[in-house]
Amino acid sequence: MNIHNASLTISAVAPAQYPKTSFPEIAFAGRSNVGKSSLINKLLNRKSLARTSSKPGKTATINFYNIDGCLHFVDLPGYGYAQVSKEEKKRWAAMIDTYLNSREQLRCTALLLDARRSPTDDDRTMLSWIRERQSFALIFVTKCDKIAKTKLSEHLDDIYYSLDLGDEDILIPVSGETGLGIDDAWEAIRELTGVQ
Ligand SMILES: Nc1nc2c(ncn2[C@@H]2O[C@H](COP(=O)(O)OP(=O)(O)O)[C@@H](O)[C@H]2O)c(=O)[nH]1
Ligand SMILES: [Mg+2]
Repeated sequence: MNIHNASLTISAVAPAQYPKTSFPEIAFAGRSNVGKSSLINKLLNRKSLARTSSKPGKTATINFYNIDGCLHFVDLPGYGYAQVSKEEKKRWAAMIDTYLNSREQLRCTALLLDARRSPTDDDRTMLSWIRERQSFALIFVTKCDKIAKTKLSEHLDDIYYSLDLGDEDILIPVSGETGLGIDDAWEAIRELTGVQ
């Protein structure tokens, strides 16, 4: 088991607050409640570094977690939460868009999708933003512990075909509960960020 030093650098709401560090970053994007914070915690072996909630969150901040002083995990605001105003949704979208389009340190944005659900229009929009910057998609399929093992490949196929994924794309089933897929996730993160 790898031990990592990790701490919250900043919860940013504007680019002026982004850390001045030059080391690589990997961002985590996905619907509110999809399991972003839980996955970040599991990757770092921490119970509650990233705040998790059973209720879809309302806070729109970009959270930068410093990992071992050489990598940032970037927890992007969750989208798709119905009970927020149109104005607020626009503000969230602008925050994510600004980060994705301005951040030179960003090496890769991972999209998180719930294993039990078909991708939404918001997920498709997010994926298209990611594809503007990357030649591949890295998709962490979350909450796989909630699915019978025998059904997992069906759910993965559903995601694969409904998003028209290809050979260059990477689909990694994970669980923030059981730790399923965490080693595979780290391997992908290391390869894509160049951080050992
Ligand atoms: N069973 C299970 N529950 C999960 C998993 N990941 C997240 N959850 C639960 O889903 C809810 C939302 O998780 P959270 O990490 O806060 O989602 P976020 O809004 O994307 O950051 C919480 O109640 C978590 O305990 C998982 O892999 N398995
Ligand atoms: Mg969260």
